[in-house]
Amino acid sequence: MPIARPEPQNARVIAHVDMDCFYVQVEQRKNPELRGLPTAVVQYNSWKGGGLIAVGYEARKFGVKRSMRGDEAKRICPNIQLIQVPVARGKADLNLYRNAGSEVVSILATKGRCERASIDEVYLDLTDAAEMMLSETPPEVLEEIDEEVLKSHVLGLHVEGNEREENVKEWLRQSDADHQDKLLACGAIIVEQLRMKVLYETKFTCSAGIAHNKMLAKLASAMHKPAQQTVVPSSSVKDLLASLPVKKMKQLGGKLGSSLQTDLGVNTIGDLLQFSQEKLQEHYGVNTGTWLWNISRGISGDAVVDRLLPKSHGCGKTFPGPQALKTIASVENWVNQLCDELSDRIQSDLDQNRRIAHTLTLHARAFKENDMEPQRKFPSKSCPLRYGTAKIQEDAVKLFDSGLRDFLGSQHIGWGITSLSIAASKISDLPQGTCSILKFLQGKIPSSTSLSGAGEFHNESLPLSSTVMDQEIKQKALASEAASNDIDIIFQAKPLKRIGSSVGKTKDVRKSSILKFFQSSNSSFHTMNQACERSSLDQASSSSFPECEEHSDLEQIDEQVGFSEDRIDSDGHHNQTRNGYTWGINMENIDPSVLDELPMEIQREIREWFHPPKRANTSRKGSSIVHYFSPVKKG
Ligand code: TTP
Repeated sequence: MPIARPEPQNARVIAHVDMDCFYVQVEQRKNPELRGLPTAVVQYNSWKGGGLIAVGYEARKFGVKRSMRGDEAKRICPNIQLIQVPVARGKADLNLYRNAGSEVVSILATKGRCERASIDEVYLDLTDAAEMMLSETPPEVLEEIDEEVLKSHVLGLHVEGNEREENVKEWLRQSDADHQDKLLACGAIIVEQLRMKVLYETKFTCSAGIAHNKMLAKLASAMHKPAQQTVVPSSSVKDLLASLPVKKMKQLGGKLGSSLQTDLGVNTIGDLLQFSQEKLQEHYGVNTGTWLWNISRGISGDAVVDRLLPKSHGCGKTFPGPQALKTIASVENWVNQLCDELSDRIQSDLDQNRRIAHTLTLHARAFKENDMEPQRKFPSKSCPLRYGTAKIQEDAVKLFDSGLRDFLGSQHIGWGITSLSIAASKISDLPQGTCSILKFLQGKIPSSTSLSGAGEFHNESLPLSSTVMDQEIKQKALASEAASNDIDIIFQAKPLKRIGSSVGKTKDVRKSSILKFFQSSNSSFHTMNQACERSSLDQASSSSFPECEEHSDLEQIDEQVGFSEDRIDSDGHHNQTRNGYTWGINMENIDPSVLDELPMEIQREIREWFHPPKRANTSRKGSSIVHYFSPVKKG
């Protein structure tokens, strides 16, 4: 249910940036011969030419739509280039597109708080940047305003033909405008600069909406595409919402929107204005009622949260009609393939971003033959996530079994699965340094208890006994401890405390070696492991059967719906790991010769905590988008 948040008192400048026909652009960059040609990306399923999932703007001119299949698209646009989405493990592999989206995000995040809202869209809070521009170089003092900014659409601004750009220039430069409009004008200039930078550095075009809140910015970004931007001054909000169909508003596409239409006869957002707040609260509860009252007036206080990485990883596959899975063996086969992909993705998230997922969830859609209770849904099930493909597969199959048992109840009837998906969620940061230092520490411990590195969870299990728990759970416990607590806490056993407490005693430290120290600290490390064993046993319950949590509803796990709330600063570093303070040591106090005895990777990490690397400034000069692309000539 939507949550009503009043807007902050000071005006904000929020942008919503949405890539144009994103998958098509990614394919066109990969194969420039496709540029300028009508192109669409089709799903992995060749039935009737495959379902279209992204349609290029050249193809849209012929009437090609996303709802079509390849065969139909070919009929209305014989020259259309149909590109199949990359395939891995018998299903679509979206990594190419995810990575391309990340390239864009890293550029957009340079100007303000950035929230990655889906694979190809981002919210930016540009308030500070706009305020700074307004105080230092307001638009009215600029000698030149870039051609692309002048192509902005300013809602409510009367523009016609050739006067268009002149009128926009005047609006941008108006010195008697109120502070809010002046901020939006600065926002428009900043967003155009960012869009040009995205274009030059990634070769992708995007469109944007610039407004005082997220809701209005999102509505605006879709109004003029491709490669354009739309500004929403406060004075135009009423007109914008007056004719906006309720179903077009985010969060009103489903049951709530339908109820507004059927129960209250509300067809546009503007229609909501006739209802008092009390009346809306009476119908939909205090929170939703207030939210509806707010949005009909263009009020939305949702903040842009710092979120550059996905909140969860999910992968799924549908099995429509006759493809429904009807045997346990066929379900297991697909569960295994999905787990294989999920395992790769969480592992690379761990390796690249030092993030660890804690919860595994399986969702399915199912039917029963001659169903007596058609309303009963296949329940989603969760358990603590254990790293390693085989473990994930094992647990996911058990989640499925458990879900199927609940779904069928006491009925012994045929069933079918029409969709399966698994997700890794509750992702948290692993403090910098944990992986390799743990790996290093573990390498120094006699082989009978040697563990795979926290950054390298292997599939093979050591023999389980009542005292030796599953090694991967142990690793996860270490890592999850690391993620949820200060690094001090992970290393609360002797080793690092001793480093920390002895660094002041310079002479002692100089004589000793950290390498030796670690080698002789096995007993402390065991203590630490035991503590972690206990905590992870509490958490993971048992390695033989996952403890299931049931979800009442089928949650959407697609990456498009949620991205994590990582705190990453503008240099791309996790803040919590920046300072040496967490370790209780000061770089100046560390004897370099001691540091030099550590393996290179650890030296590098320790140095980075104290002296994080700076990013190079890669901005380039912009010019018009229109002239940027021309189809690549063959031959
Ligand atoms: P969208 O942003 O919805 O659309 P788009 O970028 O293709 O086109 P537009 O210029 O109109 O914004 O989706 C982003 C990508 O997500 C899209 O290129 C393909 C993928 N996608 C799917 O795979 N399935 C879907 O149902 C939708 C809507 C998108």
